[in-house]
Amino acid sequence: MPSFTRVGYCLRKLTWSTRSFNFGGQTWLITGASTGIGRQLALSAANAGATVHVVARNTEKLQQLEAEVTSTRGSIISHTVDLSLMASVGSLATYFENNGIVFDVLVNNVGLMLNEQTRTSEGLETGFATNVLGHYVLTEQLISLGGLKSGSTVINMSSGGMYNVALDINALQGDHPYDGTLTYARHKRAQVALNEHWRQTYGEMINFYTMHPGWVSTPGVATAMPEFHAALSRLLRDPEAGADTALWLAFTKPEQRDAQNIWFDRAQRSPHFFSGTRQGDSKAALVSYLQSLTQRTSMGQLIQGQWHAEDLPRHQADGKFERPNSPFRHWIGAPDGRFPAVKDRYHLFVNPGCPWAYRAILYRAIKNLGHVVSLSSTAAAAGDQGWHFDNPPEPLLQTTHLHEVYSRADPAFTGRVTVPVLWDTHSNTIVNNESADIIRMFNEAFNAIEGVSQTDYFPAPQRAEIEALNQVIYADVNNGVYRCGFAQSQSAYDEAYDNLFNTLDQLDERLATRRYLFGDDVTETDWRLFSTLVRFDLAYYSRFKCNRNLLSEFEHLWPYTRDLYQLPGVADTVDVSAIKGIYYGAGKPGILPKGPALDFSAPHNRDDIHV
Ligand SMILES: N[C@@H](CCC(=O)N[C@@H](CS)C(=O)NCC(=O)O)C(=O)O
Repeated sequence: MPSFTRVGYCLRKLTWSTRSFNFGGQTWLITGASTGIGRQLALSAANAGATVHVVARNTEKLQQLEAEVTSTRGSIISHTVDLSLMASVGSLATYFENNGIVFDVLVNNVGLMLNEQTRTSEGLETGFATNVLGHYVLTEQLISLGGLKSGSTVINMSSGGMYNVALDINALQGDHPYDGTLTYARHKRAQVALNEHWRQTYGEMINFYTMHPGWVSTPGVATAMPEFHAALSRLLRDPEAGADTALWLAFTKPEQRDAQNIWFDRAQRSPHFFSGTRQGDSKAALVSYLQSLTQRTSMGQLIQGQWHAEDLPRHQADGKFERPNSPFRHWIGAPDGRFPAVKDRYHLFVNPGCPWAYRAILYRAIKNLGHVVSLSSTAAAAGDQGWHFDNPPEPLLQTTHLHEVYSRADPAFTGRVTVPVLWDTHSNTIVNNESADIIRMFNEAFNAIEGVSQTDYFPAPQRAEIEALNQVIYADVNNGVYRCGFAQSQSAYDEAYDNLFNTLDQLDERLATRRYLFGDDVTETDWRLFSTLVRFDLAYYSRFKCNRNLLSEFEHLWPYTRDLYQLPGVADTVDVSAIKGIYYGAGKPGILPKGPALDFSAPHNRDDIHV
């Protein structure tokens, strides 16, 4: 592509009529302005009369830049900000709002190409956070806070490298192994898609352009691509040539034929050379992915044994909520003898509001394991450091927060801090933190101990059927309510809602002729379903928008829920205020709903249903 080199620039330049720009009275914002094209743009705009706010990490370089402005009409004002951190980007936008600074031109210029995959303290790949998400957040925040004037211009600095790649949302944070150049090209493709989205969304008010500068010699390219830089050095453009189209766009605000076009050397062009790059993900999916990353859905997590308040993203590109797998999966009573099935050795950490932890609480009650496994509960609602204990220290391990239990088990633990946790007091570690496993263990592991109930909720002949129905109920009901509540796109919510109620309708019908899901005997599947049903009207109906109808409006599911509730030991495990507390109590001001009035003890009249 010789036209990307300085040869192309020099030839095209001969035909251009506009040679000087005037930005007198304008206010600009340029990201990544300490070196390369951003630096050149800032100087050119300031020398042409603009007040230019520049943002970068290096204070010293920014101050040097301030001093280099030669015109008295314009100036440069620097802000030292790490644009890879969304918290900092958010504060920057608020700073401008608080100081009444509104912009005529925003140049989303910073482009970080890295040789290694690194993550920010917010858990995002650093290049992606800087190049894509940071610009997304900055632009959206400025728009929503009124920081971009009507008729203003936003220029997204892409790169010719994006011609080689399609939009691939799942690879935006890098693949394994990490390829820095490829990942950077993907970020630049994402900028093009984002620009098209913005043009279509805000095009009436703001002029959005994306451009690429050709092959320019900048410190960034020299460091990240030394071979490319050395091989082409005499052909690379200087930063002035790289900045030219941006200045020209801001000055002339040209019409654009097609929302997807990209500008290069003062002309608009297609963003595709190769047909394959048209096959990528949609820009709507990109936007929904970026949105999902900016909305916290849960609390923080441990990284290398240290608590981080920032949440790790856990949505798919299409806005669907994904529940991560549990990391500790040891088994009590397994043949290796590591965790023998004995009394007074194991302890459960739970939150009685949580439907997963609740399964363990429930099994401890119905299997009569109270004298075998001890238990302590976290406070209902999570705080700044996740789950914590009400009257610390918690007696068993003398901890205040549940994350200390995890780092006690593994000082370098990285991951979410979830309940339930089954703790081994002998080896001081976590046996298992997956409720599905814990209830299977409780079902049989301790049966030889005196006083333990022998009822088998996972009978061998029915295991395959139980597993199959469990899967449906998990996807559509247990986790389905969360999929409704945590969906990050309308379509993800709609799908989750439809699946939830379709499955509940089918279960309701099934329970018309069977007392329990598999007939006359209660199985594991009933208990797993019960854990969600008992929370339905108290929380999911309203909090998670699962509101086609209340559970108490189902003809069979509601009496069935009461039937299970009234079985020995169960009622004591259902803690209504803990359920309300976990779903409503976390945010400020933590007001719990008074209703609804539900009578789980009302007669269920299901004794006569037999198969
Ligand atoms: N797979 C786990 C999921 C447990 C889970 O997600 N628990 C929630 C509370 S209801 C939790 O602790 N969430 C904290 C977090 O995700 O950071 C299980 O079923 O045991």
